Amino acid sequence: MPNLSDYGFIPTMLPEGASGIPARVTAVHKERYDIVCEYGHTCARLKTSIFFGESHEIFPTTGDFVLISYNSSGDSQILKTLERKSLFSRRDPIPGRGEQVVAANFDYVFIMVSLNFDFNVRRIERYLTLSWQSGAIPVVILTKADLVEDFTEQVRAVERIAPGIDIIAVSAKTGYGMDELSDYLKPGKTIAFLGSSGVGKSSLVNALAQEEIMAVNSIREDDSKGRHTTTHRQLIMLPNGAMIIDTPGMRELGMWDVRIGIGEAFADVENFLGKCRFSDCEHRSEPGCAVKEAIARGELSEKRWKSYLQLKREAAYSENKTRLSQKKTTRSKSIAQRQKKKRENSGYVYE
Ligand SMILES: Nc1nc2c(ncn2[C@@H]2O[C@H](COP(=O)(O)OP(=O)(O)O)[C@@H](O)[C@H]2O)c(=O)[nH]1
Ligand SMILES: [Mg+2]
Repeated sequence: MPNLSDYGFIPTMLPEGASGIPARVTAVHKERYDIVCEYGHTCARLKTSIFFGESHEIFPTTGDFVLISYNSSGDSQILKTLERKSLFSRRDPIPGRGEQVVAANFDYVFIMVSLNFDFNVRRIERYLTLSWQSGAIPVVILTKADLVEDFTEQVRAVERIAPGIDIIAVSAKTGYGMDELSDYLKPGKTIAFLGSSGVGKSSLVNALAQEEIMAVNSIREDDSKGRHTTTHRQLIMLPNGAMIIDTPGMRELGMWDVRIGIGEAFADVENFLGKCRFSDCEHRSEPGCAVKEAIARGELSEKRWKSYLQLKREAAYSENKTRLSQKKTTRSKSIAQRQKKKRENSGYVYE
């Protein structure tokens, strides 16, 4: 029988006076959840009176620790989602529903970019912002190292935008560099894989597990386009006890709210802020601008400054959009309430 502490559970996660036994969600299907608890791997559903009642209980996602009422002869019932230490969220594809959490409780994020076609520093900056925002520690994994002869330039380019962050080049095909992942792939630790389709996430999982756990994208022979192997997000335990959650790429994840992550991902840039001669400096052409001076001295790259500004603009945009949609929901709610009142006042029974 499994021990939930092997899955990263710590007893202090339990809220005081909580009832139910702890479990971890390993996959989310339409209405059912795959979970693991002290009795083994089983299926569970949400307890309707709790999740669809007045209490606004948080819906669980892959990686979540939950409390369940165990049923040995059928689906167990999920009673509560425990507090998360990290999460990836995106705007819910269903308008008006706000945020949707897609993975939770991971210790590290492997930002995966392939060394052959996918390599793009600006994309890595975005992934880093998302990762810092998640609450976990990012590591940059450069994949398909066997396809390029020399990648010192790429490593240097990442070092410039990710100071202090581990950068590891690997090949799932030859096994190159995989030993270096062992600092992170520790028993009980959970790693979220972040990267576009085709960078080799599934291949790395398979190479680490030394078996075909995940379907690898095949290339269609006729038009050489990558085929999307769509599977649900799964938490997989490797033979050594480390766990992996395969998360969707950034396009699917979106930049939901980058306000929190930008400061960490661009600490080197923000270092120059607040040091200009004028406190309201807009860093355009004002004299004594610390940012422009840093760029002139070569201490800050113009490109990095531009991508910082771009992400700031996007953050402001997403903030506005969120506010707008919140306003809209409150407005449509109050319209609905008014209509309900009208109906009640008219004495006519609609229901
Ligand atoms: N040469 C080489 N090809 C790889 C490597 N890793 C993955 N691939 C190939 O890249 C394609 C996409 O891999 P996949 O693991 O499905 O990517 P995912 O979409 O990120 O899960 C497949 O054709 C793999 O065979 C690698 O390290 N070296
Ligand atoms: Mg895959």
